[in-house]
Amino acid sequence: MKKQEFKSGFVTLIGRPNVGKSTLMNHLIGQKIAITSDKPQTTRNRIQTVYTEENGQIIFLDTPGIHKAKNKLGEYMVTVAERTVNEVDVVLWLVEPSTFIGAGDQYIAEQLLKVKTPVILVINKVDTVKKEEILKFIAAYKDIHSFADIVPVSALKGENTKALVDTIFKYLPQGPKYFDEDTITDQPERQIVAELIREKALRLLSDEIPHGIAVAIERMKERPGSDLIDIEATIVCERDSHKGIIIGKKGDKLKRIGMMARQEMENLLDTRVNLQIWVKVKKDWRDSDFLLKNYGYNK
Ligand code: GDP
Ligand code: K
Ligand code: MG
Repeated sequence: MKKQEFKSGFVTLIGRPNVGKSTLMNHLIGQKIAITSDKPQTTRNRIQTVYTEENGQIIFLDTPGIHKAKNKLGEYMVTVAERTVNEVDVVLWLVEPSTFIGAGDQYIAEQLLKVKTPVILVINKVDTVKKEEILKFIAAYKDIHSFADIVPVSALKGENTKALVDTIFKYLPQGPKYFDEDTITDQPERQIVAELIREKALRLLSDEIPHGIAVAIERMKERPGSDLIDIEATIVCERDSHKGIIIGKKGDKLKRIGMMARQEMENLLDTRVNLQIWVKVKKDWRDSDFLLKNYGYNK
């Protein structure tokens, strides 16, 4: 029997905020690397993850969404997303299961006209609709772009995601194993740990505040002779009033953020974690090149 050729390549996930890009990527690689929430602009950096099977490897790039920028952080996020589309072998464009195609998706369709990369349309969240409706959504999207393939999935429930992986491999070239099987991501542990804190802040705070925060890990150190890691983190926010809200009455909000983040850190690091979080005000950090760099948003 002839040995199957090894295929590999780079695949980016694009789509409007909240369509489920990060959720899908986490599901495909089987581990939570990218944080998710029901708020737009949760993902700020390009996050690379690796899926490896016997005959192939897919490197996924989860990017911030393509949207109109309001400040330097926003500009940075859009640049990252648009640049990536031209560099990859396959684009996964995620959309909501709907026949209504809004301005955001029209804008993405226009951008994709300039790109030669094959585009697979992924209709996500099909757990929220009746199966017989899916054909209508497919027909609506076929009108706005010529797709290499169209695959309906539920990232949350893991429905049809194996078929999506098979479809991706159809468009990947023969290629090397870029990373060994144990490699899952390019994100340093410190970065994932910081992101877990930002995720809990996104989930526990009301809309306006989370968009103005950054998280810095000041210290992360194993305590000698124990299965305990001490982590010291700072949440940076833009106003004194925000600081008060993040901390909460008698510190209860910050305590909950810390408790929830710590549980996930313990899963991730497979050890006990002693987590301490401070809150600091840095006005206008989102418009300072120096501070953006300082918090890990490097162009
Ligand atoms: P992103 O902004 O595109 O990265 O979206 P996220 O991955 O952060 O997900 C946005 C929200 O949609 C979160 O609350 C997810 O739990 C939810 N979500 C993602 N995929 C699905 C899905 O397949 N079905 C349902 N019902 N919800 C989903
Ligand atoms: K989101
Ligand atoms: Mg995301």
